[in-house]
Amino acid sequence: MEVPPRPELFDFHGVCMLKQFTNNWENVQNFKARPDDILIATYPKAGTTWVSYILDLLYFGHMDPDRQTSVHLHERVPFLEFCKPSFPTGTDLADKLPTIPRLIKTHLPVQFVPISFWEQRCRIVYVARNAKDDAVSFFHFGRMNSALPEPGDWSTFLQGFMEGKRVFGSWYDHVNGWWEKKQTYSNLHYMFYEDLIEDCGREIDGLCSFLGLSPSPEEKERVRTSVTFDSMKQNKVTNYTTIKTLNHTVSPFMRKGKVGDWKNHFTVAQNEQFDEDYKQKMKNPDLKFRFEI
Ligand code: PPS
Repeated sequence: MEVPPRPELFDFHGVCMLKQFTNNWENVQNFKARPDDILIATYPKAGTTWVSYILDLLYFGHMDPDRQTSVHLHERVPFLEFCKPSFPTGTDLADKLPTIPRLIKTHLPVQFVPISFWEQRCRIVYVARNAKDDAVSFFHFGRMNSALPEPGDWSTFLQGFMEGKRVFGSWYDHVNGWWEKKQTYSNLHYMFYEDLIEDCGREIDGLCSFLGLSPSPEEKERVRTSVTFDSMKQNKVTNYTTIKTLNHTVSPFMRKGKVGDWKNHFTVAQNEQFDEDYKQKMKNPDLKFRFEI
Protein backbone atom coordinates (compact mmCIF):
# COMPACT_ATOMS: atom_id res chain seq x y z
CA MET A 1 0.00 0.00 0.00
CA GLU A 2 1.28 3.49 -0.86
CA VAL A 3 2.27 5.52 2.19
CA PRO A 4 0.79 9.05 2.08
CA PRO A 5 3.38 11.83 2.28
CA ARG A 6 4.04 13.45 5.66
CA PRO A 7 2.11 16.72 6.12
CA GLU A 8 3.75 20.15 6.25
CA LEU A 9 3.41 22.75 8.99
CA PHE A 10 2.08 26.18 8.09
CA ASP A 11 1.59 29.45 9.90
CA PHE A 12 -1.90 29.81 11.33
CA HIS A 13 -2.52 33.14 13.10
CA GLY A 14 1.09 33.09 14.23
CA VAL A 15 1.16 29.45 15.38
CA CYS A 16 2.57 26.45 13.47
CA MET A 17 -0.28 24.12 12.68
CA LEU A 18 -1.30 21.15 10.51
CA LYS A 19 -4.40 21.02 8.35
CA GLN A 20 -5.83 18.12 10.35
CA PHE A 21 -6.23 20.57 13.25
CA THR A 22 -7.51 23.59 11.32
CA ASN A 23 -9.77 21.97 8.67
CA ASN A 24 -12.78 22.22 10.96
CA TRP A 25 -11.92 25.64 12.40
CA GLU A 26 -15.34 27.23 12.16
CA ASN A 27 -16.99 24.38 14.03
CA VAL A 28 -14.20 24.39 16.60
CA GLN A 29 -14.55 28.12 17.22
CA ASN A 30 -18.36 27.86 17.38
CA PHE A 31 -18.31 24.77 19.58
CA LYS A 32 -21.02 25.00 22.22
CA ALA A 33 -19.47 24.06 25.52
CA ARG A 34 -21.79 23.26 28.42
CA PRO A 35 -21.16 24.45 31.97
CA ASP A 36 -20.34 20.93 33.17
CA ASP A 37 -17.87 20.13 30.37
CA ILE A 38 -14.28 19.54 31.47
CA LEU A 39 -11.51 20.52 29.09
CA ILE A 40 -8.13 18.76 29.34
CA ALA A 41 -5.59 21.05 27.73
CA THR A 42 -1.92 20.32 27.09
CA TYR A 43 0.99 20.97 24.81
CA PRO A 44 1.55 17.64 22.96
CA LYS A 45 3.34 14.94 24.98
CA ALA A 46 2.78 16.51 28.39
CA GLY A 47 0.61 13.73 29.84
CA THR A 48 -2.70 14.23 28.06
CA THR A 49 -3.52 10.54 27.88
CA TRP A 50 -2.58 9.95 31.48
CA VAL A 51 -4.76 12.73 32.89
CA SER A 52 -7.60 11.92 30.48
CA TYR A 53 -7.69 8.37 31.79
CA ILE A 54 -7.51 9.50 35.42
CA LEU A 55 -10.51 11.78 34.89
CA ASP A 56 -12.42 9.16 32.92
CA LEU A 57 -11.95 6.59 35.70
CA LEU A 58 -12.79 9.07 38.46
CA TYR A 59 -16.10 9.89 36.80
CA PHE A 60 -17.03 6.69 34.99
CA GLY A 61 -14.78 3.92 36.36
CA HIS A 62 -17.66 2.32 38.27
CA MET A 63 -19.91 2.16 35.20
CA ASP A 64 -20.61 -0.67 32.78
CA PRO A 65 -17.56 -3.03 32.74
CA ASP A 66 -17.96 -3.40 28.95
CA ARG A 67 -17.14 0.27 28.51
CA GLN A 68 -13.88 -0.25 30.39
CA THR A 69 -12.65 -2.89 27.96
CA SER A 70 -14.20 -1.86 24.65
CA VAL A 71 -14.47 1.93 24.39
CA HIS A 72 -11.13 3.49 23.48
CA LEU A 73 -9.96 6.50 25.41
CA HIS A 74 -9.90 8.68 22.28
CA GLU A 75 -13.66 8.00 21.91
CA ARG A 76 -14.38 8.68 25.58
CA VAL A 77 -12.36 11.89 25.49
CA PRO A 78 -12.66 13.43 22.01
CA PHE A 79 -9.85 15.54 20.57
CA LEU A 80 -11.69 18.80 19.90
CA GLU A 81 -9.76 20.16 16.89
CA PHE A 82 -9.08 16.82 15.19
CA CYS A 83 -10.44 16.60 11.64
CA LYS A 84 -9.29 14.11 9.06
CA PRO A 85 -11.16 12.66 6.08
CA SER A 86 -13.00 9.42 6.88
CA PHE A 87 -12.88 10.00 10.65
CA PRO A 88 -15.55 11.68 12.73
CA THR A 89 -14.45 15.17 13.67
CA GLY A 90 -13.59 15.99 17.27
CA THR A 91 -16.46 18.45 17.45
CA ASP A 92 -18.96 15.82 16.22
CA LEU A 93 -17.68 13.26 18.70
CA ALA A 94 -17.88 15.80 21.50
CA ASP A 95 -21.40 16.87 20.45
CA LYS A 96 -22.52 13.25 20.59
CA LEU A 97 -20.81 12.28 23.83
CA PRO A 98 -23.42 10.68 26.06
CA THR A 99 -21.55 11.27 29.32
CA ILE A 100 -22.07 13.96 31.93
CA PRO A 101 -19.67 15.57 32.31
CA ARG A 102 -18.20 15.49 28.85
CA LEU A 103 -14.41 15.18 28.98
CA ILE A 104 -12.80 16.92 26.01
CA LYS A 105 -9.13 17.08 25.05
CA THR A 106 -7.31 19.90 23.26
CA HIS A 107 -3.75 20.88 22.42
CA LEU A 108 -4.74 24.41 21.43
CA PRO A 109 -2.78 27.35 22.77
CA VAL A 110 -4.95 29.36 25.14
CA GLN A 111 -5.83 32.11 22.62
CA PHE A 112 -7.44 29.54 20.27
CA VAL A 113 -9.81 27.95 22.82
CA PRO A 114 -13.45 28.36 21.74
CA ILE A 115 -15.06 31.23 23.59
CA SER A 116 -17.94 29.14 24.94
CA PHE A 117 -15.59 27.34 27.35
CA TRP A 118 -14.84 30.68 29.01
CA GLU A 119 -18.43 31.93 28.82
CA GLN A 120 -19.73 28.75 30.43
CA ARG A 121 -16.99 28.89 33.08
CA CYS A 122 -16.03 25.29 32.30
CA ARG A 123 -13.46 23.62 34.47
CA ILE A 124 -10.16 23.16 32.70
CA VAL A 125 -7.27 20.89 33.64
CA TYR A 126 -3.98 21.98 32.07
CA VAL A 127 -0.99 19.61 32.20
CA ALA A 128 2.54 20.82 31.53
CA ARG A 129 5.78 18.85 31.24
CA ASN A 130 9.34 20.09 31.36
CA ALA A 131 10.54 21.23 27.94
CA LYS A 132 13.47 18.84 27.63
CA ASP A 133 11.49 15.66 28.26
CA ASP A 134 8.60 17.03 26.24
CA ALA A 135 10.90 17.60 23.26
CA VAL A 136 12.32 14.07 23.51
CA SER A 137 8.87 12.51 23.72
CA PHE A 138 7.66 14.67 20.81
CA PHE A 139 10.68 13.64 18.71
CA HIS A 140 9.94 9.94 19.14
CA PHE A 141 6.24 10.54 18.54
CA GLY A 142 7.13 12.26 15.25
CA ARG A 143 9.15 9.21 14.24
CA MET A 144 6.28 6.79 14.85
CA ASN A 145 3.34 8.95 13.73
CA SER A 146 3.03 9.31 9.96
CA ALA A 147 0.36 12.00 10.42
CA LEU A 148 3.05 14.39 11.72
CA PRO A 149 5.82 16.12 9.75
CA GLU A 150 9.13 14.25 9.39
CA PRO A 151 10.97 14.98 12.63
CA GLY A 152 14.42 14.77 11.00
CA ASP A 153 17.32 13.79 13.23
CA TRP A 154 17.34 14.68 16.93
CA SER A 155 19.40 17.84 16.56
CA THR A 156 17.16 19.16 13.74
CA PHE A 157 14.07 18.37 15.77
CA LEU A 158 15.41 20.06 18.89
CA GLN A 159 16.30 23.21 16.94
CA GLY A 160 12.76 23.37 15.51
CA PHE A 161 11.30 22.82 19.00
CA MET A 162 13.30 25.75 20.36
CA GLU A 163 12.13 27.93 17.48
CA GLY A 164 8.48 27.00 18.07
CA LYS A 165 8.29 25.24 14.74
CA ARG A 166 6.27 22.28 15.92
CA VAL A 167 2.59 21.58 15.62
CA PHE A 168 0.62 23.69 18.14
CA GLY A 169 3.49 26.15 18.09
CA SER A 170 6.00 27.04 20.73
CA TRP A 171 6.12 25.03 23.96
CA TYR A 172 7.28 28.22 25.71
CA ASP A 173 4.29 30.28 24.53
CA HIS A 174 1.89 27.43 25.32
CA VAL A 175 2.88 26.85 28.94
CA ASN A 176 3.26 30.59 29.61
CA GLY A 177 -0.02 31.51 27.91
CA TRP A 178 -1.98 29.00 29.97
CA TRP A 179 -0.14 30.00 33.16
CA GLU A 180 -1.14 33.62 32.64
CA LYS A 181 -4.73 32.59 32.04
CA LYS A 182 -4.77 30.83 35.41
CA GLN A 183 -4.16 34.18 37.11
CA THR A 184 -7.57 35.48 35.99
CA TYR A 185 -9.61 32.33 35.39
CA SER A 186 -10.14 30.46 38.64
CA ASN A 187 -11.62 27.30 37.10
CA LEU A 188 -8.23 26.29 35.76
CA HIS A 189 -6.18 23.59 37.49
CA TYR A 190 -2.54 23.74 36.30
CA MET A 191 -0.68 20.48 36.83
CA PHE A 192 2.81 19.16 36.11
CA TYR A 193 3.79 15.78 34.66
CA GLU A 194 6.72 15.64 37.08
CA ASP A 195 4.35 15.93 40.07
CA LEU A 196 2.27 13.06 38.71
CA ILE A 197 5.38 10.91 38.42
CA GLU A 198 6.46 11.89 41.93
CA ASP A 199 3.15 11.12 43.64
CA CYS A 200 0.20 10.20 41.50
CA GLY A 201 -2.08 9.64 44.52
CA ARG A 202 -1.45 13.19 45.77
CA GLU A 203 -2.19 14.60 42.31
CA ILE A 204 -5.41 12.58 42.10
CA ASP A 205 -6.40 14.12 45.46
CA GLY A 206 -5.68 17.57 44.03
CA LEU A 207 -7.82 16.84 40.98
CA CYS A 208 -10.65 15.54 43.17
CA SER A 209 -10.69 18.65 45.28
CA PHE A 210 -10.68 20.86 42.17
CA LEU A 211 -13.52 18.84 40.64
CA GLY A 212 -15.51 18.47 43.88
CA LEU A 213 -15.25 14.67 43.83
CA SER A 214 -14.91 12.47 46.90
CA PRO A 215 -14.13 8.90 45.87
CA SER A 216 -13.85 6.25 48.58
CA PRO A 217 -10.28 5.18 49.47
CA GLU A 218 -10.91 1.93 47.54
CA GLU A 219 -12.10 3.76 44.43
CA LYS A 220 -9.15 6.10 44.58
CA GLU A 221 -6.77 3.18 44.90
CA ARG A 222 -8.44 1.46 41.94
CA VAL A 223 -7.89 4.55 39.84
CA ARG A 224 -4.29 4.91 40.99
CA THR A 225 -3.34 1.33 40.13
CA SER A 226 -5.14 1.45 36.76
CA VAL A 227 -3.23 4.52 35.61
CA THR A 228 0.33 3.37 36.28
CA PHE A 229 2.58 3.47 33.20
CA ASP A 230 2.70 -0.35 33.04
CA SER A 231 -1.08 -0.78 33.33
CA MET A 232 -1.77 1.82 30.67
CA LYS A 233 0.91 0.36 28.39
CA GLN A 234 -0.78 -3.05 28.60
CA ASN A 235 -4.29 -1.66 28.22
CA LYS A 236 -5.50 -1.55 24.60
CA VAL A 237 -8.01 1.13 25.50
CA THR A 238 -5.21 3.53 26.46
CA ASN A 239 -2.08 2.43 24.56
CA TYR A 240 -3.14 3.64 21.08
CA THR A 241 -2.10 0.35 19.45
CA THR A 242 -5.27 0.36 17.34
CA ILE A 243 -4.48 3.64 15.55
CA LYS A 244 -3.23 2.99 12.03
CA THR A 245 -0.97 6.01 11.58
CA LEU A 246 1.06 5.03 14.65
CA ASN A 247 3.92 2.58 14.14
CA HIS A 248 4.73 1.20 17.57
CA THR A 249 7.64 -0.84 16.22
CA VAL A 250 9.46 2.44 15.50
CA SER A 251 8.70 3.76 19.02
CA PRO A 252 5.75 2.80 21.24
CA PHE A 253 3.25 5.51 22.18
CA MET A 254 3.69 4.46 25.82
CA ARG A 255 7.45 4.83 25.44
CA LYS A 256 9.25 5.36 28.76
CA GLY A 257 7.09 7.52 30.99
CA LYS A 258 10.02 9.01 32.91
CA VAL A 259 11.36 12.33 34.11
CA GLY A 260 14.93 12.96 32.94
CA ASP A 261 15.08 10.81 29.81
CA TRP A 262 16.36 13.97 28.10
CA LYS A 263 19.77 13.18 29.59
CA ASN A 264 19.97 10.23 27.21
CA HIS A 265 19.40 12.53 24.21
CA PHE A 266 20.92 15.97 24.80
CA THR A 267 24.63 16.43 24.17
CA VAL A 268 26.46 18.74 26.58
CA ALA A 269 26.54 21.44 23.87
CA GLN A 270 22.83 21.06 23.08
CA ASN A 271 22.03 21.32 26.76
CA GLU A 272 24.03 24.51 27.20
CA GLN A 273 22.45 26.12 24.15
CA PHE A 274 19.01 25.02 25.29
CA ASP A 275 19.48 26.40 28.83
CA GLU A 276 20.67 29.75 27.49
CA ASP A 277 17.69 30.06 25.17
CA TYR A 278 15.34 28.84 27.95
CA LYS A 279 16.43 31.66 30.25
CA GLN A 280 15.47 34.21 27.61
CA LYS A 281 12.03 32.72 27.00
CA MET A 282 11.00 31.68 30.53
CA LYS A 283 11.17 34.90 32.50
CA ASN A 284 8.24 34.34 34.85
CA PRO A 285 9.80 33.23 38.16
CA ASP A 286 6.48 31.74 39.34
CA LEU A 287 6.35 29.14 36.58
CA LYS A 288 9.00 26.58 37.49
CA PHE A 289 9.66 23.21 35.89
CA ARG A 290 11.61 20.31 37.29
CA PHE A 291 13.98 18.56 34.88
CA GLU A 292 14.66 15.77 37.30
CA ILE A 293 13.04 14.51 40.48
S1 PPS B 1 -0.25 13.16 23.09
O1 PPS B 1 0.12 12.44 21.83
O2 PPS B 1 0.12 14.58 23.00
O3 PPS B 1 -1.65 12.98 23.46
O4 PPS B 1 0.68 12.49 24.19
P1 PPS B 1 0.51 12.62 25.76
O5 PPS B 1 -0.45 11.62 26.25
O6 PPS B 1 0.31 14.03 26.16
O7 PPS B 1 1.98 12.23 26.27
C1 PPS B 1 2.57 10.98 26.04
C2 PPS B 1 3.69 10.83 27.04
O8 PPS B 1 3.11 10.58 28.34
C3 PPS B 1 3.60 9.33 28.82
N1 PPS B 1 2.58 8.67 29.65
C4 PPS B 1 2.80 8.31 30.92
N2 PPS B 1 3.87 8.47 31.73
C5 PPS B 1 3.79 7.97 32.97
N3 PPS B 1 2.70 7.29 33.44
C6 PPS B 1 1.61 7.10 32.67
N4 PPS B 1 0.55 6.45 33.14
C7 PPS B 1 1.63 7.64 31.34
N5 PPS B 1 0.74 7.64 30.31
C8 PPS B 1 1.34 8.27 29.29
C9 PPS B 1 3.93 8.56 27.55
O9 PPS B 1 4.73 7.44 27.83
C10 PPS B 1 4.61 9.64 26.74
O10 PPS B 1 5.88 10.01 27.27
P2 PPS B 1 7.26 9.35 26.84
O11 PPS B 1 8.33 10.17 27.51
O12 PPS B 1 7.36 9.45 25.34
O13 PPS B 1 7.26 7.94 27.33
